[in-house]
Amino acid sequence: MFQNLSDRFGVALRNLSGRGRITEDNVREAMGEVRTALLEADVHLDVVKKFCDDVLADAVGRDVTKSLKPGQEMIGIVNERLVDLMGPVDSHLMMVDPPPTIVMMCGLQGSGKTTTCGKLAAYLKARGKNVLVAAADLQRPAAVEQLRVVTEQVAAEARGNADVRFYAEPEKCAEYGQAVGVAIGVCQRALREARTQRSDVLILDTAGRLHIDDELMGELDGINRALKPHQIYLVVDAMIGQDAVNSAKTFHERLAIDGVILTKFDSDTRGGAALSVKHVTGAPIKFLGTGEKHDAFEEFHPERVAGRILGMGDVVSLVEKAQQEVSEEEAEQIAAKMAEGKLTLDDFLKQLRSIRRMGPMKQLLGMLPGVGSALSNVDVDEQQLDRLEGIVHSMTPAERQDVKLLNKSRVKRVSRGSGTAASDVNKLTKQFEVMQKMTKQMSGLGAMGKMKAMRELADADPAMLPGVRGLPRLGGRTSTKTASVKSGFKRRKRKK
Ligand SMILES: Nc1nc2c(ncn2[C@@H]2O[C@H](COP(=O)(O)OP(=O)(O)OP(=O)(O)O)[C@@H](O)[C@H]2O)c(=O)[nH]1
Ligand SMILES: [Mg+2]
Repeated sequence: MFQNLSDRFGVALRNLSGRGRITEDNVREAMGEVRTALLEADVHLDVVKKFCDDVLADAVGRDVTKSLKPGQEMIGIVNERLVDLMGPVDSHLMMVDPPPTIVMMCGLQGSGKTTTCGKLAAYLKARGKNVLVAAADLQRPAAVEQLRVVTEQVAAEARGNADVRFYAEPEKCAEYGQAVGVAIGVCQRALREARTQRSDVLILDTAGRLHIDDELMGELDGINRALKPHQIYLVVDAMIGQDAVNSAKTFHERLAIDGVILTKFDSDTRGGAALSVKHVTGAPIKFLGTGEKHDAFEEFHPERVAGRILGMGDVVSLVEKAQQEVSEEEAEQIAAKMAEGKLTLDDFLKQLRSIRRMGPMKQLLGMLPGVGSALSNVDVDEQQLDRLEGIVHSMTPAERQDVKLLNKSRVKRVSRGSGTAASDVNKLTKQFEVMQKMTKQMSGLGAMGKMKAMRELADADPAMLPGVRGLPRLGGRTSTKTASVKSGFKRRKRKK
């Protein structure tokens, strides 16, 4: 994502950083490269022009702050301008009283409307809102069925205790295209149902077309007039770039959309849509879709996306993502087990999975500041992680609870089952036993102490962080408390 843009910006701005002061000439030179980079990223021409003019005007008149180098000052200016270009954004979904708050989802065919309805429902469920999702796309019975599956999945799997329900009239698909206003009728009855059920939010999944046509616009307009949705979101495929932005403009002119949801942000989008859509349509990007699953959904924060483009890392996203994945409860249970030295391989597997769910390791590490460019030296061995999972999977539940059960013949069985060598299995169980002891000793320390102890352990024995080598040091000196834990650990080990 943004890789090319990011690289090109890096080169343009780094070149500047070697110079003594910002002059009009060297800013112009750097902006020439930035301009090319933006055009290559499929950013709308008007946006490129305005962006470069603004940066230039801002930079040339400015004295370089004493403590900064010209290149740093420029990165600051470009960052501010990128944020301005995409923001401001308020992703907060205002709830109306009396409920339900009506949200209408619209967009071109295949942009991700149906998937996004599920994601938004999951997002709201996690925030305690009861949701009714209604199928207003009657073009094909399969579309209704797809939404039903998505909704049921969210109801069963997404976080939170609130209700997520589904409303549809599949038999009306047969009438679609023959009579006017069939979809409007379905939406009106869905609204009645939402009131009866006391849903907080009603989400309408509408029909899409390959190209905007009058019939579709008329239908969406009709739903808009009849139900007066509180929020109309346009779902836009980030991969499509400028074309998507142009169609967004038409949708906005007809429906006065409240915001854009950019989907497929996980794919290799060049960035054009993200950078142009606000300027061209006047409607802000509210959310990002970052995958096919219902939890691959984020609030849009312009400063974070600007940070990613400039390669400055994105710690906030990283932390949020991590918090979302490892539920508080799970973390507490594991902490309690650690304190008693009762950590099992099952817990280990759970942790491994939650780390991996956060995304490929490299992508994750790349979000840390300063790590992005150093990543070429980091050797993340996903295969090694696969092997570890394979080994644990080949153990019986009893063995996972107590690795001591693993005698020679059991080790042989596990190694055969996981397609690894017996020495791999032994290595894992040894490492695990060390970890078990260590976590017990560390349980008295605060979070920082734990981190430092981990770091020390990884330094002392690189094999303790299997699958990750050459991780850049994130700084910080060892506290005496941690050092004593470590030496205490060694002492005890020697006594054995
Ligand atoms: N990678 C990725 N795929 C997505 C994302 N959002 C949607 N998709 C995929 O895009 C395809 C189309 O998604 P739908 O939700 O069916 O799109 P739609 O707008 O409802 O399509 P129509 O109802 O046919 O107009 C599906 O294969 C989705 O899994 C996303 O954020 N990332
Ligand atoms: Mg759909």
